[in-house]
Amino acid sequence: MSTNVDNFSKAALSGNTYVLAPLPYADNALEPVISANTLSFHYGKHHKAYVDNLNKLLADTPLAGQSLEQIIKVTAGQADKAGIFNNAAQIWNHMFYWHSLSPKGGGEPPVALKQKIEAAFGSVDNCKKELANAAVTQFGSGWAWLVQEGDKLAIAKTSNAETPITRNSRPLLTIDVWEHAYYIDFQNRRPDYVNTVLDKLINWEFAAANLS
Ligand code: MN3
Repeated sequence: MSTNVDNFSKAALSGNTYVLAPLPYADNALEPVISANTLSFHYGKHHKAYVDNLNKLLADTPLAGQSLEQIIKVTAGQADKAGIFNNAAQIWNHMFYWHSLSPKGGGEPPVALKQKIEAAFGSVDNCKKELANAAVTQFGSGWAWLVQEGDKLAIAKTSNAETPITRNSRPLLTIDVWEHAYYIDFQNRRPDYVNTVLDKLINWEFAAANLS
C-alpha cells in the first residue's frame, strides 16, 4: 500500500474544496468485527459531516484550500477557531483510522517495525496491551495512538478531535474510541472492541509505512 501519513492532505482536497476521501476497502470488509452498518454511519454520516462542516466554515476564507495539516496546526489551541480545528482534525483522524484498519490486519508487524516495538515495549503483545489500556482509559471521546517521537515509539491518547500532529509527534496508527465507532457492534463494551480490533484488524503494514 502506497498510502501513508504524508499524502492524506492531497487525498482530502480537490481545488479549494475538501472531499470525502474513499475508504480503502468495501464497507463490509471489516466484518464480523466492524459491521457494514457501523461503517456506513461512521464513514457516510460522521466523517462526511466533518467534511461538509469544514467546507461551510472555510468558504471564502484565506484558509480554504490549505492542507488539513496546515489548518490543524494554525488553529490548534485557539478558542475562536475551535470549530475549524475540530472538523479539520476529525477529517484527518478518520482518514488515518480507516487506514489503520485492514481486512488482513492483526498478526505480526513487519520486521523493521517489530524491532522498534520490542525496543520500546519489550514485545508486540505488551505494545498491544499498552495501546488497549490507552484506548480503554481515554475518558469520553477520543483516540489511542502508536506514535514515533524521534527514533522511539510511544503510546498516546487524545480527547475529542485532538491529534498528535500538533505535538510534533508522528502518528503510526490509531484506534477511534468515540462511541460511534463501536456502539452498534459492541454497545458499551469498549475493551472488547479495542482488543478485537488489535487482534484482527490493526494494520501493522500501514504503521510500518509511516515510520520516518
Ligand atoms: Mn469516529
